[in-house]
Amino acid sequence: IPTRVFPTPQEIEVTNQPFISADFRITGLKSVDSVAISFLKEILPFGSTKKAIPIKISLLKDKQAALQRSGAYRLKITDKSISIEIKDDRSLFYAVQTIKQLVSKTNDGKIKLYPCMITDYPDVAYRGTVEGFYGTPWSFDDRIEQLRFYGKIKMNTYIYGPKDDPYHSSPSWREPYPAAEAKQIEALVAEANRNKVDFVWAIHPGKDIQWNKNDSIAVLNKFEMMYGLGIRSFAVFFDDISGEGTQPEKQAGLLNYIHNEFIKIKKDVNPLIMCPTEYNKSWSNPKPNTYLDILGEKLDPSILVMWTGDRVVGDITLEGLNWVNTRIKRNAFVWWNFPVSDYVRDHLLMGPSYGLDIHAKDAMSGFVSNPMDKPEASKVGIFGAAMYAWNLSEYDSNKEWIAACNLIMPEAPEAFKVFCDHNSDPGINGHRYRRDESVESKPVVEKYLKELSGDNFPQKESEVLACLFKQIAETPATIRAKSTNESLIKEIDPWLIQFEHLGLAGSVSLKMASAWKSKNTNDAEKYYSELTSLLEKMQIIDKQYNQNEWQPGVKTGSLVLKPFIIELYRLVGEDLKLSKNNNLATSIIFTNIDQLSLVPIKTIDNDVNIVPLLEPIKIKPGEYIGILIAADKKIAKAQLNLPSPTRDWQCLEWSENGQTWEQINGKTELMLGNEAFSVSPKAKYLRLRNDSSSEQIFNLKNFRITTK
Ligand code: LOG
Repeated sequence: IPTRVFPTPQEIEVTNQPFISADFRITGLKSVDSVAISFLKEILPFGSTKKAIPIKISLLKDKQAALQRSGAYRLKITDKSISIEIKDDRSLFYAVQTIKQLVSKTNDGKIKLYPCMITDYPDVAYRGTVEGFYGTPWSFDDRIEQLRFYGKIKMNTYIYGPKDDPYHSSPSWREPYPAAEAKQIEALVAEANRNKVDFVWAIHPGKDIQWNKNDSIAVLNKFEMMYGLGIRSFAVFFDDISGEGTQPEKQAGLLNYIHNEFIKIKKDVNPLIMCPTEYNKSWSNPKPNTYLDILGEKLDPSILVMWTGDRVVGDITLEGLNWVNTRIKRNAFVWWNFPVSDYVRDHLLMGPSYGLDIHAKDAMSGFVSNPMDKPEASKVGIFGAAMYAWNLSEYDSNKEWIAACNLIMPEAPEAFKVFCDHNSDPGINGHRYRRDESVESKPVVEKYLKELSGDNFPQKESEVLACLFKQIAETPATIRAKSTNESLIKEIDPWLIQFEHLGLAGSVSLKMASAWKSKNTNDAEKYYSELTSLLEKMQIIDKQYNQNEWQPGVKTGSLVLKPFIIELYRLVGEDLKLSKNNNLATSIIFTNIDQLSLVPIKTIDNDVNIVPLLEPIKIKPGEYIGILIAADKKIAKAQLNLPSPTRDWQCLEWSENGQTWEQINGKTELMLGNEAFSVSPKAKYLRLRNDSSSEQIFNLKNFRITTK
């Protein structure tokens, strides 16, 4: 195939004998989408000479079910004519995207085309993204660009649901958008329509909804206002809430009410989408006739139900989908939490979109990716998701990752690949979600370290790694010089800065290790101190850039390359007795709540805190959450903010040894605001325990200790 058509078509035959023409004209159906036609006119020169190649547009006559899907098309190109058979406007738009990919230009500006025969349709009906993350929502311009991108990669769905838009969620979901924002939404809907993307507007009312007529009407009114702005697709999200709002019967009641009183009546509106409260297997009550079964039973069969998989963030498997589909009595609409980074804000997730079952096409009704707050950088992950959802059995995550890098940074694809390759893993996190990183370098690093501890210096590996670190150090400058995508560079800027230092530190660490191994102590010491300053510089960058209140800082190469450099630093430093009095003792989380066991602790100087979590946490009787401070520290003060519907379960206590516990005051109301309070100077542990006999729920906003 001379040029790649993406997403991979279901059936494609291309000859390798191109023809050349300078003139095309349209025949056939007259009432087709004018946007697609004007796109076509941008690609092909239109004239009316006798030699003009006719482009005939007609309706698909096939009875085959797959070709009845929105977006299905058949494209036949010969040197005499082009035929486009379509199901709907979206089909024509997609056929035009395909033609665009097939066209190349001759030196004298004529069109070169390869005769071909393509029969194409999507495996999954709804494909796209859900802007569903916590943190700063995308900007207007970002969204416009995203919608155009989705058109190019044949995605048809954009679900609008940024957690931090107050008009999407509490407190203002009942209110209309202010005029300026309303206007922007209108413009976004228009852009979505041009790109054949359904703009789905989602509401997130569950934090404070009252199950009464007033609030049912409030939702309906809001939808009516959004309809007025051009919205024709709607969703209701009940994720990450607690209390009243979580009742399945009430949720189903509201959704059916919206379905009957709004969706059905409007006629030109798409089926309603909902995100359940138990939106992944690990958070679902496994007992029969509970939450998911009740939704399955009660919800109108046309309502689509979202699902993130076996966990909040994880792989999508056929087995996992079958599990939920049986319960919700319909095919789940997958909400894939990748490449979202709102739970690991100091990392970028730039790696391949893998962990997607290629046999699951008949088990899902939709597939959307939840991206990072960085729209341009997210395109790498989104591209993979689009390729997957169009044609599952042909999906190859690695191949599409390379294609994504080429498409997103055509001016410097190699440099961009290097950057993405070493900025993939989210690091340790509460969701226990990890990604491959530095895949090809990992075995080299391992072999190097193994041989370094033996008699022979690993010369070959040393050279390979020296090359790699040199390349890494140069990558940021290449990207900055060549890429014209300013928004992308701005998004990843802190990581580019850190990446350059990673490369420099890596180069020096190899020189250090090599001098040390050949007993050239002078040089080894010189490089050791050079490396010390580079590592300090990296620490400063980590404290200077991307300072948010969740996971501040800038981490790069954190799975393979950074640990490798640190290992060499430690090895040589210890052997030459150069290591500064490195205090490795750290504070750790002290908890028996399964969901929290891997949640990291952040220590900055004397400030020790549990990294906050976005979603509510369930705490069973006897379970606790706390901190055990580093051996050489003392607790000076503590500060907690763990909002919960009730307080009477909370027992705040400290301990010196983790065995015997002293209760603090017995009155937790005083402690659980944002005010700091003092703790016995003997305390090493501080924890909050569920002292009641039933499961409770709270939010981990702030659990912080100041040490001395
Ligand atoms: C939220 C989502 C968030 C994501 C990743 C769903 C359905 N809801 O834990 O807003 O971006 O996880 O942190 C979620 O995934 N809660």
